[in-house]
Amino acid sequence: MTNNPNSANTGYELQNYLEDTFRQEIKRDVLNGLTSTNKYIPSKYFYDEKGSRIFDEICHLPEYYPTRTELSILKNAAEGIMANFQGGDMIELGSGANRKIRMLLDAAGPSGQSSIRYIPVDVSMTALTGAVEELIGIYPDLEVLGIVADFIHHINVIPNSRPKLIIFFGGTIGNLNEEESISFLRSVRGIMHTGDRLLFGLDMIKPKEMLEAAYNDSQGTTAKFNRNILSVINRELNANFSSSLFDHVAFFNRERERVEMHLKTRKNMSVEINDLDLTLKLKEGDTIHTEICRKFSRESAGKMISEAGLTVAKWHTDPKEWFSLVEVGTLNNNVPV
Ligand code: SAH
Ligand code: AVI
Repeated sequence: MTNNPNSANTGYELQNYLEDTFRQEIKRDVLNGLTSTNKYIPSKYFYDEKGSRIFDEICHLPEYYPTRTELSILKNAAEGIMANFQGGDMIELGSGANRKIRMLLDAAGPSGQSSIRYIPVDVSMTALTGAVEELIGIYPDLEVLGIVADFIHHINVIPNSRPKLIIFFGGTIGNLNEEESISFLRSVRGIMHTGDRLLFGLDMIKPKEMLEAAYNDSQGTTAKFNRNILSVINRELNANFSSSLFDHVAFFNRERERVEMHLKTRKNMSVEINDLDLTLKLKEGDTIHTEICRKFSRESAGKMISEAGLTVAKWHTDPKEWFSLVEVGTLNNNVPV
């Protein structure tokens, strides 16, 4: 882990848990993914500087309803959420542009803000530092500790001595499969004490047309986001994917209640991934699975929450139930995780 030595100059402290391990991890993940029968690349590799910027563009697209809907829920729920939090650490996992957090900070007001330490956690160093710098421009007195880390592997590096409100906006939990999401929630539960809350966003099941439009936008921004993952591999692993030879494919898999994103080859090709000593032979029509975006019902979400040893304290939603923000607490601190 590296710690920024000059927090007095930057106005915030920054810890980086990925600096030493990123290369090893991306090599292992991409080798596993691209040599398996059903090829995949883990979706956390979307988010280099460019990918984070494109994701931000996605959030403003007319077809991409989750951001707008979550913000509308938050507008009504923020005061109530913050009334239950009497100060301590607000930890935001996968914080990205950390715009949504402002609604909670505003609801806390200046006196509440003075008793809060905001801890954004993200794999993307550039997204995290850029967003924090913007945030401290708005809240100059807010104490901020930025953590560059993987929320799957590094939950235990999160400070654990103060009361906590853990926040996971965007429906990012839907980018984890069933098993991963339960094990992730259990690990979050492992750092929660009685009274601590986890607030997280869930995208709900809705008509196929609306889901598919959100991931096949008319401006091609999601396609650009999807293809960018190949540029990340090219740069990080000295590879030569031609991203223009891949089609963006996104569809709702009703049986598995998830949108799937894939990259599909337009012709036969051979790709060199030099840092892995790997030559990848792909045929026209082959696909690489890049993301799952699970969609929930109250029932499937409730099952996931209880299997993780957590209990719903409050369910916030919009009038059409397109999206949900769920406040959960620990069932019983003695339940083994
Ligand atoms: N919370 C924001 C951003 C969602 S995009 C919103 O609601 O708009 C998902 C964010 O999670 C990105 O910023 C990405 O860099 C981060 N992320 C993805 N996988 C991650 C992981 N395993 N560990 C930490 N951050 C991750
Ligand atoms: C970050 N996550 C919740 C987004 C989603 O909708 O699953 C990522 C995304 N992928 C394509 N568009 C948006």
